[in-house]
Formats: sequence, C-alpha cells, structure tokens
Amino acid sequence: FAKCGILYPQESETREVKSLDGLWNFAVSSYYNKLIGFSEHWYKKDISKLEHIESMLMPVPSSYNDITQNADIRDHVGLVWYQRAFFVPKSWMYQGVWLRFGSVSYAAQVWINGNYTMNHEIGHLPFEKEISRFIKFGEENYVTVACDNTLLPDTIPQGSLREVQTENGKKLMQSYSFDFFNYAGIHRPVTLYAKPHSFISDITVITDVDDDEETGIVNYNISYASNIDLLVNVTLLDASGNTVASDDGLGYNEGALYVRFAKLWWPYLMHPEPGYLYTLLVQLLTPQGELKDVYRQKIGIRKITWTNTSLLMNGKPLYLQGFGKHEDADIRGKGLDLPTIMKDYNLIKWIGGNAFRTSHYPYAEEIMDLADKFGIMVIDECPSVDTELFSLSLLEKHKKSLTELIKRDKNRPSVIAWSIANEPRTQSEQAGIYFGEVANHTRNLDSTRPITLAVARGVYEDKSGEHLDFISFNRYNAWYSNGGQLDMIQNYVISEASAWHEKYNKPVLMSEYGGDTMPGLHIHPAYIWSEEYQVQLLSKHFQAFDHLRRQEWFIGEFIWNFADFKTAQTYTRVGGNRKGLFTRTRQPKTAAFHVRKRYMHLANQM
Ligand code: BDP
Repeated sequence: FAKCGILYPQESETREVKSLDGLWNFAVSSYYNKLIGFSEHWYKKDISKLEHIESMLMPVPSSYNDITQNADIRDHVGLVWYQRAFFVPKSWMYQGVWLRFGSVSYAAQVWINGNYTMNHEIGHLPFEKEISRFIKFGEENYVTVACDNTLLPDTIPQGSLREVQTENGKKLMQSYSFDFFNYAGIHRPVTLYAKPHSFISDITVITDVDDDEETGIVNYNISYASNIDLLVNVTLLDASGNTVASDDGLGYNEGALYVRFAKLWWPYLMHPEPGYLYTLLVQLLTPQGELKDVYRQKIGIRKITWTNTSLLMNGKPLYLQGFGKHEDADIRGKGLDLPTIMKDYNLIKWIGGNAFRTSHYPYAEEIMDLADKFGIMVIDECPSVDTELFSLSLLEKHKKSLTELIKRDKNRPSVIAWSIANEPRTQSEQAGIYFGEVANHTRNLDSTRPITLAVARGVYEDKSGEHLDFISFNRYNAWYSNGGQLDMIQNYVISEASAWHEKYNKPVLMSEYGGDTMPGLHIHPAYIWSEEYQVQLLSKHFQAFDHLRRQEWFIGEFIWNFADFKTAQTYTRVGGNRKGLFTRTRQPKTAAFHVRKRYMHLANQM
C-alpha cells in the first residue's frame, strides 16, 4: 500500500493551522515575454508594484479565468504570478512550519521570501514542503507562486500549442480535445501549518469485516519522522467519542484493532445510518510518555470485494446509481467553493444518487470528506483524459498522478474504485501495453480496490479491458450517434453492455450517457436539445438498464452529467456542455424529477 501519504492539515493538541486564502496580488506574463517574471526576479519583488506590468487582486482559491473582464486573461496560455504577505507567529519557532497547496493547475513553482522552495506538476493534487528555514518568525514574510497552465503531449492531461496570426500580431493558442474548460490558478486552499519536529507523517488504514458481519477489523500502519525511536498509540473512537478499541499502549506502529458489533460504513439509501465514521486517534510519544504529536484520522469500517459478475460492499452486491460530475461553477471555475459543494450533496441526496465518478480528475479533499460522511460512493479518477499519444515520459507522469492520488485518498471509505483514465484511444497494441503498466502500478499501490477505466472505443477494438477489474463504458446513443433516434437506444445499450461482458467476463457499468438540453426549450414530440428529449433519452436507457439488471454483471448507471459546465469555445456547445440534470446554477431541468423517481424506486429495491 502506498506509504508516505499526504495527511490533510489539521489542528490538534500539537498542531496549528493558518489559512493563506484570500486576495493575492496577481500578474500575468504575456507569451512574448514569458520569462519576464524570472529575468526580472518577480519572486524577489513586490508584484503589486511592477514597472510596465499591471497587477491586480485575485481571489484564492479560484480559477483566475472568469474573474476579470479581459478575454486575454480568460484565454491566457502560460505563466501567471501570485503573491501575498503573511505573518508567522514567534511561537512557531520551535516547530516545523509547512506550506501546503490543495492544488494548483497545472504546474507550480513556489518561493518564500525570494527563496526557491518547491515545485509541483499535475493539477488537482496537493503538495507541501517544510519551509521553516526560509521563514522570519514574528515578522512579515511573502510567498510567490508562478503557475503555468500549458498542456503538452507529455502532460496529464495532454494538449498542444500552436501559434496563430491575429490582427494584433502572433499569439499562442492552447488546444485540447477533452470537453471541459482548461481552468487554471490556485484552485484549492493554501495552508500554513506548524507541527512538531517529530511528527506523524502517514497513516494507512485497511479495514475488513468478519464473515459474521459483526466484527470490524482495522489494520493500521503509522509512519513518523523522528531522530529517535518513538512509541505510537492508537485508539478507535466511535461517532460519539467513546473508545471502542485500542492497542493497549503497546506502542507498535502497526497492528490491528478488533471492534465487536462494529457499525459498518454503508452507502446512502442502502442503510438507515449511511456513512458511519469512526476516528482513529493516533498519538506519538517518547519512551518516557511525553506526547509529541496527535492526529485524528476519520475512517469507515467496510469491505469491498469483487468477482467477475459483481462488486460487493460488506458482502452485499452494489448497484451504482449516479452521475459523472465536474468541479465547475460560475465565476470561480474550478476554485473550491463550499456553497456549491454543499448544494451538490443536497441535490445528490434529493435525487437519490448513491455514487459519482470524479470525472475527469481528482476532486478537492473537502468534497471527498463529505462523500465519506454522507455515504456517497466514489469512483476516483486520475487526471488522465482523452490520451492520444502514448510515450514513456507520459507513462511516468500518468503513474505519478495515480501514486499521488492513492497517497491522498487511500483511507477513504467512499472510494470504491480507481479510474485510471477517461476515454483514451484504447484501440492500439501500444495502448494495451500502456494501460497494462498503469493498471499494474495502481494495483501494486492498492490491491484493496478494483480498477476501471471509462472506455469510449468499440468493444471489439479495445485493448484495455483485460487489465481492468470492471468495465466502464461511455456511449451517446441517440446523441452523437443516431441523433434523434430514441427508438434505437434500447437495443444498442443492451447489446453493447452484453458484448463487453462477453468479451472480458467482468462486471459492466455504463459510466456516461446523456444528451445536451437547453432548459426551457420545449418541443413535443421530443426533439433533440429539448427538455422532452432529455427525459425520453434517459427513459429509454432506463428500460435498457432494467433489462440488463436481470443479469448480475450489470452494476450501474451514471448519467452524463450532474450539472451543466463550461467548456472550450466550439459550435457544439451553447455556453458550455448542457447535458446536466441541473443547470450550472444548480436548478433542476425536467429530467431531474424523472431521474429522482427512478433512483428512489431503485433504492427501495436494495
Ligand atoms: C464524453 C466525455 C465527456 C464529455 C462528453 C460529452 O467523456 O468528458 O463531456 O463526452 O461530449 O465523451 O458531452
């Protein structure tokens, strides 16, 4: 299992946290002067007072693209610079001071007080570093971040650049084939925190359930950083804070706790008390009993297993009813936005969803925490989407994105599977070998969860399925193919799902289907883009699913998409992708009520 994780910054008896979110100074370096920030040493200057370059204020966390009235900033390709001042209390002098970014898209370089501190590539994933030696305690400090959104054939995801001629001269254009806007910036919280020099560096928990389904087993492995050997104490607390198990002060950093009559983690609508969480209280002590560090890790006790016909939670077969989603909202783009996040969970519960896929990249830790808490199952997808050109350097980065994802999410009960890509071109031998490597890598890091990939290529040409534990397929019947032909949906869906199962003898999920719908457009009889058409397109799929559900191996249905979202500018998109059940402002289209009836009905059968 991936050791050396990245724990979420948390306050405790031994740890302090300070948020660096807020308004930062912001400057854009144009394509023709892209290295200017480096040659003029912006990281050593106050970027709000640069000569010749206009600076502005930019909210963090947020995408920068939609904040200003300037289309050049919206469509900017290359570097932007962020900077802010902050104080570090004197009292932190005897601790380690760490700086952590929830995510920066796409690549980041960071300086503290003009000193180069860290860098990170690949958006949507956290990174951090101890910065104590660069800090002035009890005084003002400043942090500078250079953020580059350029996507190339060897970035995850892939993109390409081309230079074009405009009325104002040349400019650089970013192209990409994936279907969501390439939002950029400091997308998630920036946190400064202090922890002791001897600290708990990682916690890995693998839970199990006895065959009698009464005893929960919590296998744990704790890593710490220290110059001397320390003792680790673990205590398991229930949701009311009562101790239900402990290691009896043995001090070992690995072991198992047994919980009689454990309250298992169950998905939403599968149990009256879904998403039950325990807290693993981890304490690091000297042999003399002095407390060095404390961390509280939320865990859920559950067991995931799979066969060639089903996916099971605590021994019960699962049927996934949900959606593909996006992190996307008006103005802030992909910036963490708690109101939107809460609203989305309330809508998921209202409509009766029990699962979603983090299409097409890892979502914020704050979103994942709530999935754990509400019992919403997650297929956790890495940021690889639409891969077309396979190379060794890409493979390395692709593996790295999974390593970082698993480090971050390995303890989450909500994560029931890893999705190693969305719609790569899986028809070539090369793609087969490539995804074999990626799947092996993922399995080596975590053998406790099944692996999938959302396939778009046809059943007979696909070369990736043999490496997966279940097949997810995306298909747009009566939309991209046979548009308007609602009466062709049923046969196509039934025969394709069956063909996937026959080819690979594995469980099958329909991971995307749907059609763009303009809210308020009514055309009867149902006509493409109307609300009536979306209702009927989904209904026809429901009929196919009901037929398929008589076979055990059909394990779920995910509508594309939960809500409308912004895309690159193209003539097929009216203000973005409109396949949402909800508008971008989270108001229901007619189809949402229809889906609610089905999902509630399915839930009653569980
Ligand atoms: C699928 C992609 C998804 C798109 C969707 C669509 O996986 O990202 O948004 O098509 O075109 O192929 O709506």
